[in-house]
Amino acid sequence: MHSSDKIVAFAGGVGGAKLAYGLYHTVPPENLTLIVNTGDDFEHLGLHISPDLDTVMYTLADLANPQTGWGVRAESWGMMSALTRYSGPSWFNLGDQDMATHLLRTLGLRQGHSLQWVTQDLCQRLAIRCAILPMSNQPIRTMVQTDDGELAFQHYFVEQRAQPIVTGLRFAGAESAELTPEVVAAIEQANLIIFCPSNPMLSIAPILAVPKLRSLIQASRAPKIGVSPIVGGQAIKGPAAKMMRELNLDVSPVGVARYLAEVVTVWVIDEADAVYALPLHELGWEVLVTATMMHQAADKIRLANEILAF
Ligand code: FO1
Repeated sequence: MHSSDKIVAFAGGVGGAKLAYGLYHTVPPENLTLIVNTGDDFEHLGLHISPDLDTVMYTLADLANPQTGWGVRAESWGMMSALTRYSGPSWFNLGDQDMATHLLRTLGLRQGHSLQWVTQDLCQRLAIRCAILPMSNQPIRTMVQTDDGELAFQHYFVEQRAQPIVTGLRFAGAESAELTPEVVAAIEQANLIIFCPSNPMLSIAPILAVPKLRSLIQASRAPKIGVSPIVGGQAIKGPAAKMMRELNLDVSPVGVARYLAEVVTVWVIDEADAVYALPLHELGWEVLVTATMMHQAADKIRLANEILAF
């Protein structure tokens, strides 16, 4: 890695944001571009909510709630308690500080600005110095097909607590969505492409559903390094392992590698999964075995450094 190298990292929810934080504190921010999933976005109480963009933005701004990973730290819930007084919808918790983000994003979109412009504006106001890009300005909505029928992502993930059995996924709107020019430029200029340890089905697959993105990544000569979100047969956080079982994918780094086979050429797996290094090699992937669990800031920065050194 040279200090002038341009890095693109694909990130989704909490796990992805942790490595994004590590990269942000490792390389010059002008050399780092984060491309973030918007498949979790939805309209709620008249507001446009972009959970993964907010999780990455809050994480880099040191505002993220350390317990939940989403929303803002030291949050207050006055708006929610007032909403409950009216028996309004309370299944999706919106903190008082978090509300400012949703209000300004919704206002910006209503004024005709793109999601990319609004995101960049919010990030600049939080003094974030690297680029955080939505994968597209057009809506793509992850729809989760379950044994109870098709659910919009937040209804599956939050309202139903990811309990329904998943039989398939659909990324509604993908076919008419376009890559933003910023995303295209970042990938074309990248010397290194990283897939952060996010849920492959819910955070990475929606990004890859944007037409032309897969071929753009495949055309790049940059190394494409994935960090396994499955460690020791478990997801670090969230329903990834449960979903992989339900979708008959092997709940292991090999299962993840097969799911992302078209775009990842190198896998970073945890020491707990060292036994998978040989099978991954035999299937054609280069492998780095290291400690991938990120509990403290130091872990995030160390992992970022090891990936860059590799
Ligand atoms: N996740 C929950 O499990 N419960 C919530 O009430 C909740 C509220 C919420 C508000 C804003 C936001 O940006 C994220 C929020 N999340 C909540 C997480 C959200 O479901 C994300 O989509 C997940 O982090 C997966 O990426």
